[in-house]
Order: sequence, then structure tokens, then C-alpha cells
Amino acid sequence: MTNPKLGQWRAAAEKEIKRDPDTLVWNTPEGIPVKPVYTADDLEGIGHLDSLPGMKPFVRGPRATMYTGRPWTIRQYAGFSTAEASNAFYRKALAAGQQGVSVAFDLATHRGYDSDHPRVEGDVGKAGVAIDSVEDMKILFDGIPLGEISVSMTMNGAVIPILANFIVAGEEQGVSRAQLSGTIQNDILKEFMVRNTYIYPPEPSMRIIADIIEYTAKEMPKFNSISISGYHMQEAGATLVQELAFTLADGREYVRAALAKGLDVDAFAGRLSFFFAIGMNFFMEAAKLRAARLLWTRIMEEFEPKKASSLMLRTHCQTSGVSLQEQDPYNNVIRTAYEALSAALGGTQSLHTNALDEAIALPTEFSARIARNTQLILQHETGVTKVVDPLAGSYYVESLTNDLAEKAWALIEEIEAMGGMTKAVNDGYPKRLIEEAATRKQAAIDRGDEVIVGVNKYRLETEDDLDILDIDNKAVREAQIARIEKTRRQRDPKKWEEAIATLREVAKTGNGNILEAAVEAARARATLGEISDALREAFGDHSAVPKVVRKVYGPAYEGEPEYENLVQRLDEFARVLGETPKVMVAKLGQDGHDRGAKIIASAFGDIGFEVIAGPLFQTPDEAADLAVAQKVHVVGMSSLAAGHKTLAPQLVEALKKKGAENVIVVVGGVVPRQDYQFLLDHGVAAVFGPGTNVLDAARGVLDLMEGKRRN
Ligand code: DCA
Repeated sequence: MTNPKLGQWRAAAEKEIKRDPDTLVWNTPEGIPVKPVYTADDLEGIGHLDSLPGMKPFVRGPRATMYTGRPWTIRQYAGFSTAEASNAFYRKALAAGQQGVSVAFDLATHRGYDSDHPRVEGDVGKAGVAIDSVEDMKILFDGIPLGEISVSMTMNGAVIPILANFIVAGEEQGVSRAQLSGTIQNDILKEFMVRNTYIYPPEPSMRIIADIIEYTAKEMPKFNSISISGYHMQEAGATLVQELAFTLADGREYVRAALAKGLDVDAFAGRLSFFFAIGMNFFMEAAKLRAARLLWTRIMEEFEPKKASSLMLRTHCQTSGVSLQEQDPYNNVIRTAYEALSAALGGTQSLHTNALDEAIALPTEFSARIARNTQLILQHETGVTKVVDPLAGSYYVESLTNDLAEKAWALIEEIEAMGGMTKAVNDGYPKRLIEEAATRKQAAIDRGDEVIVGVNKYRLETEDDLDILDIDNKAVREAQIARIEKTRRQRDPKKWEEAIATLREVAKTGNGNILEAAVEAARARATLGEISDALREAFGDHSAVPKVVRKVYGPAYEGEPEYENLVQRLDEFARVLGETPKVMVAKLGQDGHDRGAKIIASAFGDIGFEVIAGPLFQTPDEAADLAVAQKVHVVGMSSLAAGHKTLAPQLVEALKKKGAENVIVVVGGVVPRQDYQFLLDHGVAAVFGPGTNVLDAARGVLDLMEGKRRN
């Protein structure tokens, strides 16, 4: 039934704006047309409206009382270079109101390398804590009672040695594994889609996950065996519909893997957990969490569990990292506060609020305090915890919840028709959709269609430098190496050898549980790298061939003089040069965040450069070899994980050594302004920091090439 007054509203609206009110419709990247006004008409046919919190289908929250009974957990994700520094940080944070621990590991650890491995020279202790063995893990949790404080660990690649080390560290602290509470991320499918901290190919990786679910279901009843994550998808540019659909489809795949091990669904489903990003689309993000719970119940009902908790989606959320900017960085506090409120209104169980310097570096004590206080203020001062699901019944939010659910469901069914998520991931389908969405978003930002205050609008003339944390990676690496050597010296070589041999055997034959065998190896002080290598021998390494999306960025600019001029200028220069300017986009070290690299490769290709997308995880030497073999004019190194000060100078040197000093090296990504001069002094020709417009970067590269030709 249509509200008879809607016609009157249209007339009034038209009079006000002097055009058709339909022109006010906002078409979101999700393909949802958001109207300027919603009425009861929009609720017609929506099935979940009379549901209650703590009851099927849990749209209104997994608990009956939600925050009125217990507020969400303030769980800040952090890790600082060494176990000692991280431990000191956790202890202080817990004393200041944080309620759970969440460990960020460095990229060497993620990829299963000990700190003494030559491939990870630039990565050790950057972007998180380096953990090489139980000895490090024990220091990490020294004085933190693991029987009381829940610990979340973001680990996917080297998930087996990390969880094994955690279990043994607990044991040696006097806490049995049955008492350990917390969560391990253990979500490998999304790594193949977006984050890339995988080690082994998809199939054995799925076996690892099933083994962990089996082990925790039997031995660790308080521990969440997985954190099925959409966060990194949104960070990589996914729309909210894609984030929802791919995450839930991943979840369905993990349930099937566990069932295939012969587990009873109720034995493990209640300990599956989720993790979503909360970006700036305020109401839609809250609606997304409501829709996620609705859809998960729908999915889980297929498996006919008996326990209600098996149908319930419980989630952690993190405010969006990509929404934060280097420019005018105090704006980030405001962005994060809105996102945190949206997460709370959506009914998250646990939340991380980003620090204002997230777009630039690891947080300082100051920025971490503000981030934590954002949640404390929300919980203690605003009254949002006093009522359950306050957005229920809102015409707009209920309608959005339904739209998101239906759109995501259609995509979930599409994946199902393709044979499920492992298959779709193998075929690269979700990755492609996400990269297309990311490139479209970048074009919208570069064109100014999507406003970012302080970046593409209201930009400051001059910016003050922000105090940031700089990690002395060399000192961290040396300290780690000393500890690994001591551990190796002091262990019983026979016990170590036996444990590693058993682990290898279990991995190769499929008889036995991998985690169980790894716990023995960790007890015998096998290092993280040794345990990972034993599995590498059985499973091999996964390596992905980078594919670049084309004709998404360019078409968004069709007919715009700024773009056409650049294309023409490049074309003319190519004629003078006698060949198409050739750019290689390089990812060095263990940094798998390739959104920026992919967007650059895609946009530069559309503009007219010949683009070589280098593989992930190259050493500077390997990248230089590829640059020489491909005869490129420019290498663009994309760095998002703080390795630039070590890796960029090494790349310049490697090129020189190979007689390719003519190749121009530029660096882009998360590079603090304080580091620009250092890089320029070490042979880098230009730095394109966060928030750089891609057309500006392309013009910059062309300027450099023209300049070089003239000299
Ligand atoms: N009344 C009574 N008890 C409650 C209520 C309430 N209103 N709300 C929660 N509780 C209980 C829960 O049942 C739970 O106990 P249980 O584990 O024995 O069932 C306990 O309080 C903790 O609450 P929960 O909502 O489970 O919050 P967390 O322990 O913080 O777990 C979760 C959140 C998402 C499930 C977990 O996987 C997690 O912490 N993830 C974090 C992932 C992460 O940090 N990633 C980093 C990027």
C-alpha cells in the first residue's frame, strides 16, 4: 500500500529543489539506490521485522540483552617489533581500560620465516611483532593471565606454529589449553583473494583449517577456531555486498571442510567467529552487520544444527584503515569515532578502533590512547549501551538491511553455482570483482566524485609533520637472531628431530592432526620457520600469477580533458622515445597488500604505459633482474608495510650492479613524509605518498622520463 501523502511529498520536494526529486537518489557502489526519504511502504514484505535479539534469525543481535548485559569487548590490535615491547604495551593498555588482547605479527612471521631468513631482512619487526619460537611467545604474554584475558591472534599463513606456540606458552604459564580463551584468524581463503599472507596452496591450506577446527573443538572449548574475515576485502576495495557475500561464502566452505572431517556441526559451529570492516557509510555499515547475522542463520540452517548458538554470527569489527588519510590526520579521529558508533549500532561483539596515524605508521602511545578512549567514551558516556539494537524499525535501516541481504545472497548463490568458494577463489573470480570495485573507487576519488575532506577537497596548503613511531629494524633483527640461536643451542636435538619428523609425516600422509603434532614440535623448541618448512616439504609453496584489471579506470575518465591530455602527452613521448614507456610495479619483501600496486598497474595501463606487474614477495635483487630482463624504464615500488627504508635503497643498488642505473625508481604507498628525503638521498627519483591522485603520479613519472631523456 503506497502512502497517499507521498505524492504531496514529491511535489513539496520538487518545489524546494526545483528539479525532479529522483535526481537526489544516491547510487551506492553496492548498486543500492538510496532514496532521499523512506516510509513504512519500504518495509512491506520484509520478513525479519518482528524478530527479537538473542533469537533466530539474530538480526537484532546474538544476545538477548546485548550491551545492556555486557558491552562489546574493547580489543585493540597491536604488535610492536619485539615481544618485550609488545608485552609492555598490552599490559599498559589493559590497565587503561582495554579488555582483550589482539596480536599483530610482523610479515616475516606471517609468511613462516624465522627472523634470520635472508628473504625477510626488511620485514622483521615492522608492522607487528616478530615471533620465532615459544620463547618469544612466553615473553609476549608474560604477566598477562591467559586463563582470564582472551587473546586474538591475526594469523593465517603460519597459523600452525603460532597456535602451537601459544598453547605451549599457556601450558608453561600454568594455564591448560582447555582454559585458553580467544580467537585465531585462521581464514586462508580471503588471503588468496586479498591479503596474500598465504604460504601453502589452497587445498592443503583448507586441510590445516579443518585440523585446527577439529583440535580446538576437542581440546579448547573456550577458543574461537577461526575469524572469518571480510575486513581485508573492504580494505582492498570491495563493496559492502561483496564483503558480506564472500565472507559468508567462505564461512560456508569452512563448515563443509569441518564436516568432511567427520565432526558434528554443533561441536564446532558455536566457535566460528567473524570479522568485518566498518567504513564511512554510516547506516549501511550498521545494516551490514544486521544482514550478516540474518544470512548466516540462513546458511547454517542448511546443516541442521540442534544448538541455537550454531546459527549465531558473532563478530569482531575494526574501523576502516583505508578511510584514514595522511593529510590533515586529526580528521582520522573523527572518522574513527563515527565508524565505531556505527559498529556499536550494528551490534558488534568486539571492536578495534584505529589510531589516527594508522595511514602512516604503527601507533604511538598517544595515538593508541585516543583510539582506545574513543571506545571508552562511547561505552561510558553516550548511552549507546543502554538499549539493544536502537536502529530497529527505522524505515531506512531495515530497508537497507534487507537490500544488502538480498544482494549478498544473490552473489553467494552465484558462488555456489560456480562450485563453492575454494573453486571460485582458484578461478580468481572474487579477486577480480574486488579489484574492479577498487579501481572504480579510486577513479571516483581522483575525479572528486567521492569527497575526502583534506585530500581531494579542503586540502591544507601546508601540513605539519606528525610524530610517528620509527622502528629500528636492524636492531630488532639482531636481537631476534640472538634469541633463535640460543633456543637452538639449548634444545634437546633428539626430541626436536623426532617431533619435526612426526610433523612432516602427519602432513604428508594425512594421518593425524597437524596442530597436535606441531604442539609437540613447539614443546621441543622447533622454531616457527622450522615448523613451516616441515609443512612446506609436504605441501609446497603457493605462488600467484598477478593479473591486472583493465579498462575500468580509463573509462571513468572518458572525455575529460585532464585525462585525454595526459594520454596524448604519453603518446607523443612514446613516439619520440621510439617505444612505449614501460613501467614495472614491484612488491618487495613479505608485504602482500597489493591494492595500491594493482590500481596503479591497472590505471597506468589504461593511460597508455606498458605495465609489468611484478610478482609478490620479491627480493630487491629478483626485482632488479626482472626489470633488466623486461627492459623497463621505470620501477615503481609499492610499499605498505614500512619496509621501504631497507628495500628501496637495496633495489637502487641492485639495479646499479646489473648495469641498469638508468632505470628510474619511484616509491609509492604508505611512506611517511619524514622518510622522503632519506629515500631521495638513496637514489629514489620520486615518492608518491598516501592520497596521491593516480593521474598526478602518472604525470610525475612522465616528467621524470622526459627529464631523463633531455639530460
Ligand atoms: N550477557 C551475558 N554474557 C554475555 C553477554 C551478555 N549480554 N554478551 C557476551 N557475553 C559473554 C559471552 O557469552 C562470552 O562468553 P563465552 O565465550 O563463554 O560464550 C563472553 O561474554 C565474551 O563475549 P563475546 O561476545 O564472545 O566477546 P569476545 O570474547 O570479545 O569475543 C568474538 C568476540 C568476535 C567472538 C571473538 O572471535 C573475538 O574476540 N574476535 C577478535 C578478532 C580480532 O581481534 N581480530 C583482530 C583483527
